[in-house]
Amino acid sequence: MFVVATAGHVDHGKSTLVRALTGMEPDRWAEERRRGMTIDLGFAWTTLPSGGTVAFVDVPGHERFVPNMLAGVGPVPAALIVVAADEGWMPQSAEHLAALDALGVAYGLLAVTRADLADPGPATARALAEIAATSLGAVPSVAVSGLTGAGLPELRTALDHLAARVPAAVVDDPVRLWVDRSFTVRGSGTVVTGTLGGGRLRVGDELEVAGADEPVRVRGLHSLGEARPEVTAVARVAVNLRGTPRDRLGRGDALLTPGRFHRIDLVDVRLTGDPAADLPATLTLHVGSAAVPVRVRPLGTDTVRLRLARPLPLLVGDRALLRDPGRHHVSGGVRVLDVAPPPLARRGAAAARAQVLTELDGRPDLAGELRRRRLVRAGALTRMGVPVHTAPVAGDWLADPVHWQRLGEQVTEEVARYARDHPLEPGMPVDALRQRLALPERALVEALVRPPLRIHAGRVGTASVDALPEPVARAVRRVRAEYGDRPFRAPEADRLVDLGLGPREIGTAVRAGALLRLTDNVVLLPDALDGAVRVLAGLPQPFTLSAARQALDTTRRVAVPLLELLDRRGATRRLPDDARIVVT
Ligand SMILES: Nc1nc2c(ncn2[C@@H]2O[C@H](COP(=O)(O)OP(=O)(O)OP(=O)(O)O)[C@@H](O)[C@H]2O)c(=O)[nH]1
Ligand SMILES: [Mg+2]
Repeated sequence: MFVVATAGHVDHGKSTLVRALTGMEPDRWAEERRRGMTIDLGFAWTTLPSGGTVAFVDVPGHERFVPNMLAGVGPVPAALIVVAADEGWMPQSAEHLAALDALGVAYGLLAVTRADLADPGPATARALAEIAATSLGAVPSVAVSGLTGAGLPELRTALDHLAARVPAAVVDDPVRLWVDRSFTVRGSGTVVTGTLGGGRLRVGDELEVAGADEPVRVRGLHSLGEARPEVTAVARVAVNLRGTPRDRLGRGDALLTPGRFHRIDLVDVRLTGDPAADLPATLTLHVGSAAVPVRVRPLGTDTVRLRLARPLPLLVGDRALLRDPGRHHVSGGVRVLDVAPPPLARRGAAAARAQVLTELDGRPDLAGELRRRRLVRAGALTRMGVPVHTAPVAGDWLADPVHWQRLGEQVTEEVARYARDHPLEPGMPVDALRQRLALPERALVEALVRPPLRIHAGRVGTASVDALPEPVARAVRRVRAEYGDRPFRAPEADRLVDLGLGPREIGTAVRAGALLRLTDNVVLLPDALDGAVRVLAGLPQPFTLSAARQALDTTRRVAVPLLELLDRRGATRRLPDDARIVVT
């Protein structure tokens, strides 16, 4: 479905045009019909020549009802701008266009109405020039008369062409349905309506309501006046909610896919368009169908921090606009840069922040977020609107690679320092290390501990023989004593038996990092690998098995599996003629 919002000055013929195109009455209220004026949003739809459906959100043109207009256009990606041939460009023509520009609406069409009353030429030329200077750019125009029906076939064709240009919605996106209307249907309960811009809704879905703790459940869905089991974006949709009192939901609320949005009351944004230098300290932020008072704190030349009077489900990249309700003035567009900005406590923090914001453009940027946040949960990023496509370092924690490496180095330093300060303790308690590194979770410490460090009994230390069961520890100490000065000699099978090192004991020692197992009954001390590489690197390259065996002062029984292990670890490489080289 193609959804388009009208825009234009009061009485220029928006509703008449929608009525003529759809045969439906967009002015729903008796008062609107009595006064001949749209007050609130109207909804109507029809089939286009291509067979596709267009749904209109018809907005009021009167200056008093601009907030209603903004609630209608907020979630809609395309606009039908209406200018009367006999009146031409007027104040709300300009204010509505400024709103569309601030929201970054890029798809539009100009209809010059009341063409039976005056030559549409001058109004068309002026309007096209005004529109060309905005996010809409060059748009097609059609002269029409809602009275005689002249130009309507051309307008339908133009709507079809526009519909074909609007990018398709992402159906896998989370749902954020901005409510533009809520009412009660006898026997069914609360119904809310909105423009579904992305994602999919199904009967039975559980959804969150921004600002409420309890989830709501979808009891029924309607689109284009018909009940449906499922509605996919883009669509006008009416959602019947189970067991939800009507006063819980109204315009400006949003129905959300659970767990996919934060409630944001502090955002750093870029002002788009031509921001006034002296922005008032309080303004109204319009986003989706919501309008919320905000306090404005200037940061850089075109960046500000907004404190919202009520939290909203915002994402990085969202477009919104700031309006001064007192002065009837769209103060500018807003692009959300950061929905979880750091506090500005220190002196100079605002200037530093402004500098950071110059590098942001509102496009979600995973690498940049990681660089700035260093360590962050994947879910937190997703809820900011930043897609996550890298693996976590532990649990659902993501880390900036440089920061993570630095943390790894700090682990080594801290553990060494602790060992110096506490020579009698078998390693540094994991939690003490966690606190030293200011890490939020133990799992992160565990992921940072690499050989030769290891965690044993809640402490981080180098593999310690003392931590082994006493008989195994005694055996390992004897191996050290006997083989320490000829590290590539392995105890023969019968010697292992003498030492009390059966398969179980060897397994225990290997797991603790106190022995290195080459084959079932060939074991070395754990530092033998590094030592072997050093010796082999001193040989003329490439070297043969026999040269290696002699240099290591060992037997084939050890040399063959030792070299194979080094091959597997990538420390040596075996050449086609069975000679090897040390990989540097
Ligand atoms: N002659 C003529 N009259 C028109 C045409 N379109 C609208 N009108 C008249 O202009 C008046 C205003 O039309 P509406 O359609 O209510 O205008 P609107 O833009 O919806 O006004 P708001 O919703 O209040 O902003 C009505 O009296 C219409 O009958 C047209 O093409 N030709
Ligand atoms: Mg109207």
